[in-house]
Amino acid sequence: MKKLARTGALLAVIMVLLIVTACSKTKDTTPAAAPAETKAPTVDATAAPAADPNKKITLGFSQVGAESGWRAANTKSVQESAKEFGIDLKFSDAQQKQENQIKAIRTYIQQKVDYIAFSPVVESGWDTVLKEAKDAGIPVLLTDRAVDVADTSLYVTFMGSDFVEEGRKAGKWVVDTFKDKKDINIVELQGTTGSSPAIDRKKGFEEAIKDSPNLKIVKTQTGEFTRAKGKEVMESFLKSMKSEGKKIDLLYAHNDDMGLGAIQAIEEAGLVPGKDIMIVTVDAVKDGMTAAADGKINYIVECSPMLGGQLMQSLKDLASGKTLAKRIVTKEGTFTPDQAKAALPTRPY
Ligand code: GYE
Repeated sequence: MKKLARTGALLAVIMVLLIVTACSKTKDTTPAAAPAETKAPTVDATAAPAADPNKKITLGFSQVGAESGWRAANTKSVQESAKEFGIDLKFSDAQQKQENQIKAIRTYIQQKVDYIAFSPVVESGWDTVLKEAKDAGIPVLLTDRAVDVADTSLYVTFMGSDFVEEGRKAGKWVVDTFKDKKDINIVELQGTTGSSPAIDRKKGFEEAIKDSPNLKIVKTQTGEFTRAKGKEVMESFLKSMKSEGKKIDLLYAHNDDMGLGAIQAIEEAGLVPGKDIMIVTVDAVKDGMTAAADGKINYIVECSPMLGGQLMQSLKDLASGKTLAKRIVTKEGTFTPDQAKAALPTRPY
């Protein structure tokens, strides 16, 4: 027994000596017990930063702007969810300018935030700044809109709607609605030039109507996703179609706000929106749904702005070492005027 106790004591001394030597080799800032994968600063933007459940997460978020009702609801969702999840949010509004977003992202890199999330105003031109974030070891998450980059490891995930599918839904409704009618003139109000929803909503719509020779897009122009520009462009559509002696049968607007601006232009021209000119839009925000319930918009394809909760949960997941899906698609529906009327009272935005 004595011998056993002595061997035990000797082993204990050796263990203590080993631990002391190991500790003296590490700097004070690195806890000796930290698991290997959390020690070195990571340069892989897809990897989670050091997992510390007690550390408050800092998020730098660069918003597109305040161009629409959708954007206002999205900003609210991000800000409220950050509070709810106890995330320190640094928020900036880029006023629909890519250069402002690039500046904001660089500021967040300098401030050494834990994560950067943004809704890119346009698809292209992000390679350099995203590489800078990656080199700084800051994971980037895309919310709402996509980027077009050669190296997809520059972002962790892209969460948001399938805009091509939204365009298809709008197109299918138009095909069905006008299937027995000839020579249908369609005008299109596109979103911000170069943005993923504008590119994809156009693409999906064109794809859906391509086998219907009775449907023709006769005018198409950007209305920049705003009500004011939507009105202005619709006025010019109405004017030029009139001077060409043609009638507009349908307006396809890439968002509710442009549709609402166009409604004003249609009414001011003495026409009845929803009757003289049928209207299909995308978003389903409160004002759009109200216009649909009033019969001024005939069909709305839903696009949900409520991405905040999902974003904050994703940050928590990343911080605890989980891997996120590269693409997280939002589920959404469509609304006829009756469905809009029924949904309005309980609609949160
Ligand atoms: O449809 C529009 C907004 O990116 C999905 O941006 C978003 C679009 C939305 O301005 O209203």
